[in-house]
Amino acid sequence: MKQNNLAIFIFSLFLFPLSLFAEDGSRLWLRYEPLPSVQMEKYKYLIYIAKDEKSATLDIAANELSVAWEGFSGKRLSLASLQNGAVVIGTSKSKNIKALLPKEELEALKGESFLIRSVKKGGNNYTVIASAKEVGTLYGVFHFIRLVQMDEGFGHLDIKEAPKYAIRILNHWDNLDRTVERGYAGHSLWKWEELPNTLSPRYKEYARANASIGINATVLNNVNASPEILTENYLVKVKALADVFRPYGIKVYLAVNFSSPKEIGGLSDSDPLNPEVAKWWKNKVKEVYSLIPDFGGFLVKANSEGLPGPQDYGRTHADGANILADALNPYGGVVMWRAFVYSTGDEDRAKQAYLEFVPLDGQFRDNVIIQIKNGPVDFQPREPFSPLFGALNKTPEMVEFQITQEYLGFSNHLVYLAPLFKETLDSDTYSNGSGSTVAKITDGTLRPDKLTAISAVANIGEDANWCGHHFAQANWYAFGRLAWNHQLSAERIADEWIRMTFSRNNEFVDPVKSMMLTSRETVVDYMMPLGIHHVFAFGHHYGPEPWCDVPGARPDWLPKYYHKADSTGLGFNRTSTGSNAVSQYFSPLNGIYNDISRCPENLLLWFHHVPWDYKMKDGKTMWDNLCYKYDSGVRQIREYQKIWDRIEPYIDARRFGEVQSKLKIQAHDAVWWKDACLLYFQTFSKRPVPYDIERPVYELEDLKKIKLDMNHHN
Ligand code: GCW
Repeated sequence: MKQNNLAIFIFSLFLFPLSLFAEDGSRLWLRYEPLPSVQMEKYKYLIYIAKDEKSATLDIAANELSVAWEGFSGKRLSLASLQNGAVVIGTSKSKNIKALLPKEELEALKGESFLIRSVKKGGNNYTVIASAKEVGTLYGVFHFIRLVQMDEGFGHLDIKEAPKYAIRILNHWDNLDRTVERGYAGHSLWKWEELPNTLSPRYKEYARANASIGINATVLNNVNASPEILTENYLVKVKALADVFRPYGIKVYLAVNFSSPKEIGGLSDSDPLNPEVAKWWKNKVKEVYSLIPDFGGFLVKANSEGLPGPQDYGRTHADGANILADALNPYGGVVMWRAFVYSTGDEDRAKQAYLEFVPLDGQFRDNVIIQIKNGPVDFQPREPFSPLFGALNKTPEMVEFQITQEYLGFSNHLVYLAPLFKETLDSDTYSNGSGSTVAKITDGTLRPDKLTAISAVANIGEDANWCGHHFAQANWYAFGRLAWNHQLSAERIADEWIRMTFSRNNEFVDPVKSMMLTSRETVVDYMMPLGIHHVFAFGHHYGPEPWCDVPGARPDWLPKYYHKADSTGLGFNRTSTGSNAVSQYFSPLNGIYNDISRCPENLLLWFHHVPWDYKMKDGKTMWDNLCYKYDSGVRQIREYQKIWDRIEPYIDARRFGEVQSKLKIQAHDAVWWKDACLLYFQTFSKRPVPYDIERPVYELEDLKKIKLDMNHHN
């Protein structure tokens, strides 16, 4: 072996395991791979970081910039005083910043909003990143790093960004035993047994990733909350996490069990009107704030799916929320009270949250916000928006999305959720006339002077790649970006994410982006097209079971409750001749949904029981449409497999292989869904599956025997 060959050989021995390690997905969108030197040439005016304030958050910002630069160019940026070539970071109090930006502009900067500007002064070039708050500057730095990777605007930057929502919060459904309800990425990140003394390095990484997309709050524990979380034993652990998250601008919230006063406080009940109970909450909250002075507040699931709540004592949700709100109020804490309630009564489940909460409008304290799932049932692949949005005038409302894919193939299916999130946010409720979108109701545009927040159930766990599927990271990313600015397009967000997470090569970016952008509609097609919903396997919700019957189960946990297939047709009649759920929507939507000829076809079977031979807009029958939709879902997945195989040259072998394997599962599952639903519904429709689509490959009876071993309740 020649000497230099030997050197290369030895060198590659070091490199090989390194690159394998590096591409396990753990670096998320924060990989900071080398940028082409022609591009880096543009940044020759960027040599130093100037920072003249003492602050843990600004230290993080400076370090992030320097680490990013090292990745992009091989050179770290050094800290220096104000001089030519400096990125100047700081708050509006910084002397450096004051020297470079007009006073009025600095005074106008509010909260977490930031400004990024290329400034030329005295022949010197500066890049200024400033905010009123340190965390705003950190967001500005992350934004700048993103712009560099998108190759946008350097040298003439003039950007002002402000978040649309004040609270941008993740909800972890993490239990204290480290299982995660509806989690598909391993155990909980929070290692309760070793807290507070041992701090996993991942806590910081988690905070950093959230800060990079503007997420500023987190609920650590499951809404099916154990009262234990409020014991002193756990609160010191929570404090340890809060201390790690604080410099990244992340506030900690807890989900609390409404029976805590009784369960851990030794009181005889948890009646919100019992003065002892009020006192208990006041003292508990005081204890929490003595440990965590910037504690965010409580999230509460009450009188829902068997959890305790104020109704156990004949009180209302407002009574329940207010008792907590009063305890939190002196410290600026917030109550997020969930509207996800439905009882076993006769009323259509889709109507119940509205019926429960509309009469209470005006009765909640100012620091209560009602947290509403995007749709009226439960995180289905497609639902109309919940009619509760816009129906409360005096009470702030926030959306709860689900990033974890409980009803979307767990971490096996590639589904990019930004189009789903945007579909809800852009939906016009007509509550205050046309243009009253869910976004405008919740972001303060149409409800000024009210709390604003947006939440999503996290998909994060202990897995090396955080989310179970490499592409599920995009949904965490997309939630953060939309919480910051819901006007961003799903395409823009996908573009950023792909370039930072995988490759900037357009041969990769374009096909992968098109796959992501269509993936949500694809999953709707092979699972539940035309407004069908909840035809999932009982309990775990993975895979189809439209036939499912569990003796003694709640009717509204069974698919038949929702699809109502019979010899005449398919779908839930929610019109004025049925459950009249349409009446909960404002005009003209109520009329549109009520009228089969005007109801959007993608929600047809949500609102109507439709005859099998009903003629759809394309002239084909409803039954044929259903068949073509399922078939199209399957064909799309096949396309994704081809797209993915073609991009192999552009990315690392490990992530390529892992995604390829998951697509195989998805392709298999899509066929399973198609056959299960079509063969089952065919027993009612008695019509042939159109002859130009792929024939079923399974026997219905065999599919009915599939029982997956996944332990979950409903
Ligand atoms: O439908 C359900 C989920 C439950 C979840 C509940 C909720 C946390 O299947 O797992 O419980 O929604 O949102 O409260």
